[in-house]
Formats: sequence, C-alpha cells, structure tokens
Amino acid sequence: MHKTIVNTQPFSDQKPGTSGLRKRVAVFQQPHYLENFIQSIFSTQSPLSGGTLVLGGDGRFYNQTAIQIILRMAAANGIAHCLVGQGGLLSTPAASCVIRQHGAQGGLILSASHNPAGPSGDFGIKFNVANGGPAPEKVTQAIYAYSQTIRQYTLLEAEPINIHSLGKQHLGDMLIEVIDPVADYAALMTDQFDFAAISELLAGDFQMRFDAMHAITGPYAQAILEQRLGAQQGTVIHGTPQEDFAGQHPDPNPAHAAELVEMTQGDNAVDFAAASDGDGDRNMILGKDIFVSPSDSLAILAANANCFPAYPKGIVGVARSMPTSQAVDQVAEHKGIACYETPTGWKFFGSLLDAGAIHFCGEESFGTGSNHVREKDGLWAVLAWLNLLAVKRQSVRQIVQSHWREYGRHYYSRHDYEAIDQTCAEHLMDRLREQLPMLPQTRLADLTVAYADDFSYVDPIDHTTSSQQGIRIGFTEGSRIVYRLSGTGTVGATLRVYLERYLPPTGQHDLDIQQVLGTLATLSREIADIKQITGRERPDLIV
Ligand code: VG1
Ligand code: CO
Repeated sequence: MHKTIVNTQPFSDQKPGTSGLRKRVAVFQQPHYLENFIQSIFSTQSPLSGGTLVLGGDGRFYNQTAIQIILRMAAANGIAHCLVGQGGLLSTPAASCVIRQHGAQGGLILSASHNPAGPSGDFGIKFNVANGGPAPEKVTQAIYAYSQTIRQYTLLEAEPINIHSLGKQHLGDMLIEVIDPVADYAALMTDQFDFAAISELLAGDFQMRFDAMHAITGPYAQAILEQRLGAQQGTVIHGTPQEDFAGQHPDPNPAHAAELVEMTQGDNAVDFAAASDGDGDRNMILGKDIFVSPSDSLAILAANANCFPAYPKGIVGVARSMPTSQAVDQVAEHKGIACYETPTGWKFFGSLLDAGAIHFCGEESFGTGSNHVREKDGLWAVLAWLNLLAVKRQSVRQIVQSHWREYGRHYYSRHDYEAIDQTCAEHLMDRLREQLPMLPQTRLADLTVAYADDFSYVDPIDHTTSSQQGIRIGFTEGSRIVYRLSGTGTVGATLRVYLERYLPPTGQHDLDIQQVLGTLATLSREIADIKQITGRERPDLIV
C-alpha cells in the first residue's frame, strides 16, 4: 500500500485546553488541520510506534471522517494494532477502560464532550496515555510544541475501512480490530457494584429514568440498565446516538435536561433519574423532588463507600478539583482519610489514582469517578447511586438530608458568563490578581476575607507545578468565591464564578440556594467589576 508524505504548515491554535483540542467542526474541516494535530501526537508519543492505539468517539458529526483519516495515518506511522469501537463509537470512560484492559499505549477519543454537535457545532480530540487517563500537561505541551513547527505528515493511500463489522483486518502492516464498544466496560461495572441488589431494587415498584441526551451513553445504558439489570424497557430515554445530538445541548444539568427534571416532580414523579453528557463522562443525579449537586454526590459516595463491593473497608482517600465544594473535605476529615485539592480537569487525578493515594474523585462540573478507570464516568456514578439506594432502602432525598445532618450543607452554585470578549476576560482576571495582596482581612458586606490567592498546585506524586489555576477568595466563616476562565469553550471566553457557603449540621438545610448565596453573588460581581469590564449584568447560566 502506498505511503504518502504531505507537506503542511503549522496552525497557531492547536493548544489543547482543559480536555483536549476543541474547535468548531469547520476549523477541523480545514485542509491539514486534523492531520497536523494527529501527526503531532504520533511524532511525539514514541511508545505508540509498534504499540496499540484505542480509537473511538461519541458519534458526533465528523467522527466517521476523522476515524478514516486517523486509521490511515496510524498505519503509516507504525502503529502495530488499533482497537476501534464498532461504528467508531466509544464513550470516554469506556475508552479509558479499553486502554487499560488491553494494555494499549494510548487512545484517541473524538469528542467535544457536552458541547453541541452537527456541521455548525463542535468537534474535538482527546489523547489519553497508557494509564487510560487524559494526557498530563507535559504531554500536551510536547504535542502543541510539535504542532507549531510541523512541516509534513504521512498517511497510507487506502479505500475506506469498514468499522461497522466486528473482527480483524489489516491496513498495511497495522492490525485493525473492531471491538464491541460496550462489552469490556459492562464487565468492569459488574465487578464494581452489587448487580444482584440493584436488580432486586429495579424489580420492585422503584421507578427510574436515564437520559442519554441522544449521545453516546444510550447503548451502554440500554445494555447495562435494561438488559443486565432488568430495568423496565423505556427506562433509557433519548437512547439512540445521533450525529447532532438532535440539535440539543448534551450537558447533564438542570438547565439542559429540564425534561428529565420534570419527571422527578409532581404526582407521577420517578424515584430516581440521571443523565450523562455527549461522551458519557458526566452525570447528573436526581431523586423525587431533589437535585443532588455534584459536589454533594461525591461527598455522599465517599461517606458510604463501604456499601460498594469494591470497597468493603471504605476508601483510602479522595480528591476534588479546586472549585468543587468542600463537602468531601468534611467527609475525609471525619473518616480520617486523605483529601487532595487539584486544578480543574481530570488529568490531575491520574497520578494520585495511579499511586493508590485516592480511590474516589470528582468535580463540580458533574464529574465523578473512581480508580476503576482514569476518566470521570457518568454511568459509574449512576450505578453507584443505584447500589446505594439498594443497600440503604431510603429515598435519594432521605440519603442527602441525613448526610447534611451529619456533615452540614455546602450551599453551592456556579455562575457562568459565556462568550465574553477574550481580552476583556483576561483583563478581568489580571485586575483580580492585582487585588489579591490587598484583600486579606478586609471586610466585604458582613464578611471578612481570610485569604485570597491564585491557585497553584504541586502534584504530590510527580512534583510538577501548575500555576494560575483560578483565583480563590476565602472568608473567615468558610465561604468562598472562585474565579476562572473556561478551557473548553470554542467561542470567546467563559468566566466561571463558583460560590460556596457552609452551614453546619445544626444549621438550616432546606433554604433556597441562590438566596443563601445572594451576598456572595453580589460580592463576586463587585470584586471583579464584572459589569464594568464585560458589560454583563447577570450570568448566562446558573447551575
Ligand atoms: C470543564 C469543567 C471541568 C471538566 C472539563 C472537561 O472545563 O469545568 O471540570 O473537567 O470541562 O469535562 P472548563 O475549563 O471549561 O471549566 V468534559 O465532560 O467537557 O470532558
Ligand atoms: Co464529557
């Protein structure tokens, strides 16, 4: 088969963000754009040469085209073996699972996660390393550096490859194996949870819904919840992956999954509902008349870890991203286990999980997971909650409220200002940084600032430093305001403002969240001069 070398020019915008390279589809469709980035991965990641690569995506528009190009490039770049999810599909956690189970040297996940899809939507590429987790910063830096000097890439001339039938075939010297995208992952889930107890729960009058949001988790949820666990047919809604996610925003939060939230309210409310995002790594948990905040969900799962067959003695430690509420810190303190605070993005949990320093970790952005893979895992969280409900035989609301009574409640909300001008956003952050030394000890409204800093993280395992990871302003009674700019958007900048206020076990736990956080929200706008600098009076999205 003929190997072609193609001359190219660098693109200046190929720096991966919080989770891979994400751009508008039209950007990826430019001649050489995808190829340059893929070549930069293959040329800098030497273990892939002669090794095994896992390949799949969330099924969004451009997935099929990209897979054909990547296969031809992989064969030309000396990859020996490529495992492709049937139809080009693999959820992000399933890709992590397949990399680990098959001892692959890395994987490419084609997804822009919860960003809308379709010809005018977004596309993305995440590179995961041999532990199954997102490439750490030193790897993405090397890939980016290569992309800035690239002059050539190589690929095999070949007819389109059939990725729809299971089995093996050759492309040049490379063995392509089309695998069932669900099988390895579903088997791993049966090791993690008490499937018999969950089946028994589902066989009773317990009612649940899982919203796959027209994205990748449909086939996984149908196989695991309906086929293996015996949930009623129709439990999984919006279960057929579509290239444009039916024009929806596959982001599992109360704003974007409003239809599911409605199913948990009123006379015919279901007992439990959950949703996952475009690529299957996020989760939203709902009970009858209650939304479980992701930060609380992590804390509750950590507090009850001994309910899961994989952790009969509980867990050794937990980690949360810095903006995630400190609910899990309370649990760690009570249980006497380690607790780490990392920058935003799952890649920072990898070294702690590999070293056995933690078992569970999570992010406020609807990400929860454990050491079973190296990605956050939407269905894992759903099964964990089902396992908990099966063991405790209490409602979601009862479990959450008794958690608050024991540990106190961290009222929490994120206010996003979307698609603001990039220069304005950077100016706002710079101005905040300048204020930091003056803030401690000042009185703002009825609060006193205890500390104000720009979060910097030294990985306790590999000692790499990541600085400028978000601005934290902490108050003496435990409240916090955190500011950071999103690293996953594709249009302008998104300012995320995270608000948190703690009321102890004896405090009131049934108040309105935005009311409890009202003073902090006003302060967050004043301290950062949000209106003055961005022209925005109020956030575009409140979660
Ligand atoms: C967001 C979230 C972050 C998450 C990341 C990737 O990043 O805040 O917690 O890890 O998305 O999730 P940012 O930089 O936009 O705040 V996913 O499901 O999009 O891979
Ligand atoms: Co995602």
